[in-house]
Amino acid sequence: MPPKKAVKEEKLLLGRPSNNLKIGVVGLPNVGKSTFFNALTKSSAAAENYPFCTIDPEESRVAVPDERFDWLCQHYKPAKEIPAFLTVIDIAGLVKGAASGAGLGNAFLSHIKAVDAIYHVVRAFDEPDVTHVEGDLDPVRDMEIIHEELRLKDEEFLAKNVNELSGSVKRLGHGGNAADKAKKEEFAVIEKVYEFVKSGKEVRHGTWTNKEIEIINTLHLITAKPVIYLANVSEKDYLRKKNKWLPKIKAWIDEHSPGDLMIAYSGAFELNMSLIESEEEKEKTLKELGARSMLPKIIVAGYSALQLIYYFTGGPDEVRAWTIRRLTKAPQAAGVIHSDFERGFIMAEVMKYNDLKELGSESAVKANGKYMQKGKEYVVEDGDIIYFKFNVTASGKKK
Ligand SMILES: Nc1nc2c(ncn2[C@@H]2O[C@H](COP(=O)(O)OP(=O)(O)O)[C@@H](O)[C@H]2O)c(=O)[nH]1
Ligand SMILES: [Mg+2]
Repeated sequence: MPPKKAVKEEKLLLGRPSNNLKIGVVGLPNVGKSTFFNALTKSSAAAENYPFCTIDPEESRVAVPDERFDWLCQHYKPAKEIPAFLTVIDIAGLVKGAASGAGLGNAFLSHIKAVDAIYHVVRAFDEPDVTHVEGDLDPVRDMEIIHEELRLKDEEFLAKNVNELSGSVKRLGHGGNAADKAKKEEFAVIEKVYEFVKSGKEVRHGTWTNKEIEIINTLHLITAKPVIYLANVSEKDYLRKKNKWLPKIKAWIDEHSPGDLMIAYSGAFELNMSLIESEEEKEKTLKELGARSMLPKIIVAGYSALQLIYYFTGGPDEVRAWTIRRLTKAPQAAGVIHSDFERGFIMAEVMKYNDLKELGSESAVKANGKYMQKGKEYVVEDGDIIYFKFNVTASGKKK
């Protein structure tokens, strides 16, 4: 047999292959989850303009702030402006022992299984009036508790899977047909992931092959979901930019969750700011305090943790951000607008935001040879401004 050509394999992403992904707010009771969620919901300008934004009391869609979107709206002055949205869910009920049914137990766990990434809120504010479930303030201990509860839940789930599959795989014996082989392969991967989680690690920190990722993605494991740590400090600490716990929280993340992001913010401060109705007044207050809101940064970080990006369509009718997952090719990206666009895809005409901004108009972009025509293998990039050409023939319309 001739040697196989080395093909550079594209790395698959962990998680659901969807552009409709959600992030959940997780943490012990009384750490400030709902305060954060409410500040987020209230402060999102879009919440008032888009009635569908508040889906239910625990679920909300917030606009993703983006200078490029704002510029495009100024440029096109469209009748309608639709930014990208991040769907956030306030998940209550995680306490020590949740994996074995304490607190809301299984209800909590089914909620967390349904989200695709996690904002892990850590309490770093001292407030005698607000009881701490574990007695005293200790963010590192709290992170250990949550990390362990979530890991245990995955461990338990994987143990059950290994148990159920081992009997049927043993019965298959050696050899077997393609389906049997696939079953054995799947079992081997699940066993490997089980051992990994049992050793105290989280699935997202493993190095997995594409084959393994395909199987892992069918399991919806909690520790496979990306996490952003949100350290909730008091308003006073936030304004003086000092909090004794932050270095300890950071050190814990670097040791146990290397690469994960930590953002310090103050729930009390954000909620107060979100309650100021007039934008002018808000600006003035922030200026006086010499502070700014961390919510935009937190929203953008959440969005990219979900591996989501967006491209734009622009014109006098509408400027709109269309959400896709990273590594999406042009026809599938077009399919987000309408399935006909994908089915009858001819090409994507692409402008880069910087080119449009620098050159000032679509015709100048064209005149400078920067207006690109891309085919079906084109991987859409964040911030592309796209016009899709498509053609749905009569025969194509039949199923
Ligand atoms: N001092 C102070 N109190 C806060 C802060 N964030 C939340 N709280 C208070 O802590 C209590 C619990 O907050 P909540 O958001 O309901 O916590 P949850 O149980 O995690 O949803 C409430 O009384 C909040 O007002 C903060 O940054 N500083
Ligand atoms: Mg709450």
